[in-house]
Amino acid sequence: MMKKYLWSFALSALVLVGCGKKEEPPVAVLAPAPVASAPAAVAVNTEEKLLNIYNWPDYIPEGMIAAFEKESGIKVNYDTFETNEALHAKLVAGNSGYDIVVPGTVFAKPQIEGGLLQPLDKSKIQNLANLDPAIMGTLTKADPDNKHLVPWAWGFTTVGINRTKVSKALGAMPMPDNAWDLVFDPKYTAKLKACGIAYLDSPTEIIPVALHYIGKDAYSNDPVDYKAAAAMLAKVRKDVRLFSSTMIDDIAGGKACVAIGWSGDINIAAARAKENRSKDVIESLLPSTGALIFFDTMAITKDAKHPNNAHAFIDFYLRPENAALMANEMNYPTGNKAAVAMVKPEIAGNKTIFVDADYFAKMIAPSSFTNQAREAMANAYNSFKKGK
Ligand code: SPD
Repeated sequence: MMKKYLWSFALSALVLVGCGKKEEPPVAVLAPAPVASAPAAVAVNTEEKLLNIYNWPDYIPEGMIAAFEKESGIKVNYDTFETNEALHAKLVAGNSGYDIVVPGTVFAKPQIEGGLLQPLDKSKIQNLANLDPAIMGTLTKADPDNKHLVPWAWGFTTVGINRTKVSKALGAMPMPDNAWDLVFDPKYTAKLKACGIAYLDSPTEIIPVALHYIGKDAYSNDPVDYKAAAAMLAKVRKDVRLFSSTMIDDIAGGKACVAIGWSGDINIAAARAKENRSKDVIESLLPSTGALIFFDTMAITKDAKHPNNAHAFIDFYLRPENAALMANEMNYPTGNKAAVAMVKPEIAGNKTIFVDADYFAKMIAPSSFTNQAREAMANAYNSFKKGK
């Protein structure tokens, strides 16, 4: 049981470091988690029985929406987006039609500042009590006072490999100590291009990991740093086969043998390959210099037409059994402390899902970018992608 709380200790430390405070003993984190799983008794909801949700692909257990619809009588339209940029553009354009969206905190911060998300009515979310105070603390970097966001899941951006194919492609060359070399060092990419190198297709996914690789702040707002990252990336551009928005299929289906991807998705690809009885072994790696943590969060849009239904769904998702189901099926850690005891041992014990405290200490916490920086980053990324 103690092991399950290790990442919680580490998160506490992350919050304290992020806030520039002195580390204190994580007493609050050790306190037994409150379990509040009963449906909330709420005031009469006169809204039309409809809810529009916009989330990332492969992020919700099968049957969860149907279970909510059956219990609440609310019909859910569930759409997906592939990048934070795509969601952000919809929110900025206005009238998205979505009630609940799931931005990463890197984008949620400017969305809150820009008035694109509304404060939650916490009296309608009894299950907020189940959330991990350490994770809620980390979210204050994007959402001071925790007014707008609750965690959907968290994870990290890292390198995923098909070990069988990578070993074959590298031949006598040993695996590097730092897994980022596999996707950024021409010595390795020249050998791996034959079996396929895939990058996530988004400026704010690739430029930060490239900055980290060249020893700069992954969340630098300085366009001069983006030029340095783009110069490094230019050297491997000819070796990158795919800019992918279907990473799970691309890795599991053999289009790529090495990828910059998200921890849970790489683990889903690994599980899928096993289900398909592939002999190839797919793995999510833990680069020696650290991977980039992300927090994806639920929020209600400013112009949501069904805010009561949105609160009802958030409360439903925050039941421990539902948050645990997400972790068990989607391979991402939950920010729901009451759910941790319900996470299957093989998931809780997988060090590439719930990393141990030592590795966690090496990971890079998310921050945010100014609007101008995002524009400069997009320009650097697009030139790199075009090979110019
Ligand atoms: N399959 C769900 C993946 C969710 C990934 N969100 C990642 C955001 C990282 N910046």
